[in-house]
Amino acid sequence: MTLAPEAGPTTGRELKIVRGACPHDCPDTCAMLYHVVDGKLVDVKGDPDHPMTKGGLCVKLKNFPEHHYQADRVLHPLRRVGPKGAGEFVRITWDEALAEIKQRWTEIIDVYGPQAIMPHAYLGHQGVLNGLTSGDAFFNRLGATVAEKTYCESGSSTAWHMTVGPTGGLDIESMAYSTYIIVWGMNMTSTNLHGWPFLLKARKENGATIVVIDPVRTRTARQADWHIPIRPGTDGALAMGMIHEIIAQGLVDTDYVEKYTVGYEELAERAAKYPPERVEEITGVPADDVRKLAREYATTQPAAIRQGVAIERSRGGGQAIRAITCLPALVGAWRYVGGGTMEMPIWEFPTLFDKICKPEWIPEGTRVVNELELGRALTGELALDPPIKSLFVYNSNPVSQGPEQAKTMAGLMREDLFTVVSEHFITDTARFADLVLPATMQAEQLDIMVTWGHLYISLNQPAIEPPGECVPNSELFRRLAKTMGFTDDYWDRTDEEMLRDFHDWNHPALKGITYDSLKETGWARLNVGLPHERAPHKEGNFPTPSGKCEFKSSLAERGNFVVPVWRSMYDEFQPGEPIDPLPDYVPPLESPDTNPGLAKKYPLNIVSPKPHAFLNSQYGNASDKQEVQGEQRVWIHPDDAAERGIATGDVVKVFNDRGSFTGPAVVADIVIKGVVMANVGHWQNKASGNTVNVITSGEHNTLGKAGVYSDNLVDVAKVEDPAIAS
Ligand SMILES: Nc1nc2c(c(=O)[nH]1)N[C@H]1C(S)=C(S)[C@@H](COP(=O)(O)OP(=O)(O)OC[C@H]3O[C@@H](n4cnc5c(=O)[nH]c(N)nc54)[C@H](O)[C@@H]3O)O[C@H]1N2
Ligand SMILES: Nc1nc2c(c(=O)[nH]1)N[C@H]1C(S)=C(S)[C@@H](COP(=O)(O)OP(=O)(O)OC[C@H]3O[C@@H](n4cnc5c(=O)[nH]c(N)nc54)[C@H](O)[C@@H]3O)O[C@H]1N2
Ligand code: SF4
Ligand SMILES: [Mo]
Repeated sequence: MTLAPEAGPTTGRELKIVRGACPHDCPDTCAMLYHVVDGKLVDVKGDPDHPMTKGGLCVKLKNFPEHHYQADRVLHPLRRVGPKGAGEFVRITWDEALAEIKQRWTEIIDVYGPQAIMPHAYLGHQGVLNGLTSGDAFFNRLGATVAEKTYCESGSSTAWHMTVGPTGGLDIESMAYSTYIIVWGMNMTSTNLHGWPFLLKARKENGATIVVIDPVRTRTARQADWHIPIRPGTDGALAMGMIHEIIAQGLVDTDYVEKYTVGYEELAERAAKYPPERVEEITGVPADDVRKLAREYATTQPAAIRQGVAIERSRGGGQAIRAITCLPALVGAWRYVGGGTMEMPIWEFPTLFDKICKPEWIPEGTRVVNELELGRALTGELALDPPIKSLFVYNSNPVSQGPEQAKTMAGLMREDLFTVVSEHFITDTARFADLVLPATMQAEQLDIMVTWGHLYISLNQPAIEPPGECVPNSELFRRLAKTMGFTDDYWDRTDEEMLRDFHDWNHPALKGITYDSLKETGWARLNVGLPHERAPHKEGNFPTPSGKCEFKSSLAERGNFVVPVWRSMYDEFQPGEPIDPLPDYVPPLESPDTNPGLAKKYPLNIVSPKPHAFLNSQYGNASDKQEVQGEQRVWIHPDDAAERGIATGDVVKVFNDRGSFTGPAVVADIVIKGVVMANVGHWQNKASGNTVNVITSGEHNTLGKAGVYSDNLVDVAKVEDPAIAS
C-alpha cells in the first residue's frame, strides 16, 4: 500500500475514520470505513461489525484509495478537439461547459422540441441520490425522451412481481439455516461474495447440499456438491420439468398450495407438457437428474433457491424466473426459516422513488425509448420523430455494456449529435463525447445506499474533498436545472435535505432508524425480522393482488409491463403486448430450434458473464485489476476447438452478423459443448478493438424488456495473423 498512514502518536498526525458504503451495483453493498490522514484517503476497510461485510471488501475494491487518485481521472470539464471517438479533449471551465449545453439544447429544442434530447443512465452508482434515477427529475422537467432502463433485472423484477409481488423474499442470511440450496444462474463467489459464506455455514452446520445450475463450471460451481450444466436460455424448461416431477412424484405441499396459491390446476396442466425426457432434449440435463433434483428439492426442507440475474438474459428468461419462483410455494418451502427463494430484497426499502423522479413532470404523450436500443435510435434504424439530436450519458457506459456495440459507436460518430458524458474516466463511451463533465467518487460524496442483496440500509458520508472540479450527480443536475432556468424548489435543497425527503422514515421497516442515527452507526438492519426467525411467507401474505403466490398471474391481464429494479416512474406499469398468465418455457431467439438457418451459420451460443476483478466496466482500466482479470479471453469446449483447429493461446475471432472481437482462446471443458464464454467489462484498446457486446443483439426478453446477453449465436475462428486482426 503506497499510501500507508503515518498517523499516530509518533507523527502527531490524526487518523480520521469516516463511515461509508460501497457505491457499486453489487448485491453485497459493503459497509466501509474510510481512513483519512491530513485530508487524504489512505485506506478503506470493510466494517468488521457489519453482518454481511464482516470486515472484508472484494478484489475490485482493493486499492480503492488509489482509484480516487488515479492519474487519468477526469478532474475538470473537457471539450472535444479531435475527431469524434479519438478521445482528444481540452480543459474548459464549468461556466463554458454549461453555456455550451444551454446553447446547443436551446437550438435543438427550438427546432425539434425537447424530446430530441435523450438521457442515458444505468447503475454506475447505486445511491438513492446519485444513482440511476438521479437525473430523472431534471429530464422529466425538460420534457426529454424518457429512457427506459432495462439493462439488468427488469425481467427478473417483473417476473417476481407477477408471482410473489414486491416482497424481499428469502433473506440471504437466513440461508445459513437451509438444508438444500440451489444457486441458479449465479456465480456467487464472484458476484455475491459476501453472500456465499452463509451457504458454506449451512453446509457445515446443517449438512446442506449446494447445487449450482450453470452452463459453465465456474469458481462457484467447482465448490458445489452438484453442478448441473445447462444450455443457456433453457432454465424455463428445467423449472417446468421440476414442477412436472414434483406433481408426478406426489411431492406437492397440498395444504400450502390450497391456502396460499392461485392457479395450481392451470400450472399442473402446463407442466404436464414437460416430462423429464423432453426437458433433457431442450436443456441437455439428463432426465434422471431432473427427477433427482425435483425429488431432493421437494423433500429436503428448508430448501432455498438463490436466483441470479443471468437467468433473465435470454428471450424466455423472465418466464423461467416465473417458473422458478413458483417452486417454493409448490413444495411449501416458504413455511421454514431458510426456505423460499431470493431474487432481490430491494423491495423492502421504503425509498420514495416518485419523490426522486417526479413522474408528474413528464409531459403527456412523451415517448419512451429503451436504452438497449440506443444504437438503433442513434443510427435512425428506429424511426424516431424527432430524431435524437443530443445524448446525455451518466452512470453508464453503453459502448461497453449495451448491446449492438458497432451500431452504438456508429451513432455516436454522428457529427450532428451533441453528446455530453459525466464520468470518472474517459471510458469507451466518453471517448465519443463533445463534452465530458467530472464526477465525484464515493469517498467524496454523501448518499444513502439501499441494496438488492441484503436488508441493511447504509449512509455513505464524505471523507475527503472532491478533487479538481468534480461534482456529485445531485449537484450536476442542480447546475443543469439552473442553467436551463428551472426555478422549482426541487433543486434548492442540499444533498442531506434531499436524502431526508426521499425516504419514508415513518415506515415500519425503518422503525428505530433515523437519518441522524445512521450518521452515528453508518448502517442499520431494516426492521423486517431477524435472519434466524424470518419466514415472511410462512402463512402466505404475498403482496400480490390476491395476497397469494400467483402461479396464474393476475397482473398479466394488464399486458406486458416493466418493473425496473430501482422502482421509478414505471411503477405505474406501462401496458403493452398481451402476456401469458402462466409460466412456461420460451425458447431463445437464437437457437437451432427457433432459427435453424442462423444456427447453421453461427453454431455456438455465447455467454458473457461478469468479470471477477471488474465491476461491469469499472476498474477495467486499472492495471492491478487487469492483472487479476487477464485479457478478454474466449473459453471454448475441446470438441468445438478441435473442429476449428484452435489451441489454448491462439488468438481467435468471435463473430456474427453484428460484428466481431478477438482474444486468446482457452480450450477447456469448463464450458459445455456448443457454448463459448467471454466476460463483459474489458475496455477497448488497439490490441483487441471491439469487446464482447459487439456480437450482442438489441432484442428484449418477453417479460420486462430485459437484455438478451445470453441469447446470441456466434462462430469462432482462429486468426492466422493476429497482427492484422481487427
Ligand atoms: N465481480 C463482479 N461482481 C458483480 C458484477 C461484476 O461486474 N463483477 N456485476 C454486478 C451486477 S450488475 C449483477 S447484475 C450481478 C450479476 O451476477 P450473476 O447473477 O452471477 O450474473 P452473471 O455473472 O452474468 O452470470 C452468472 C452465471 O450465469 C451463467 N449463465 C449465463 N447464462 C445463463 C443461462 O441462460 N442459464 C443459467 N442457468 N446460467 C447462465 C454464467 O455462465 C455465469 O456463470 O453481479 C454483480 N456483481
Ligand atoms: N454482454 C453483457 N452485457 C451486459 C451484462 C452482461 O452480463 N453481459 N450485464 C448487464 C448488466 S447486469 C448491467 S447492470 C449493465 C451495467 O452497465 P453500466 O451501469 O453502464 O456499467 P458500468 O461499467 O458500471 O458503467 C457505469 C459508468 O458509470 C460511471 N460512474 C460511476 N459512478 C458514477 C457517478 O457517481 N457519477 C457519474 N456521472 N458516473 C459514474 C463509471 O465510471 C462507469 O463508467 O451492463 C449490462 N451489460
Ligand atoms: S463491489 Fe460488492 S463485494 Fe466488492 S466491496 Fe463493493 S459491495 Fe462489497
Ligand atoms: Mo446488473
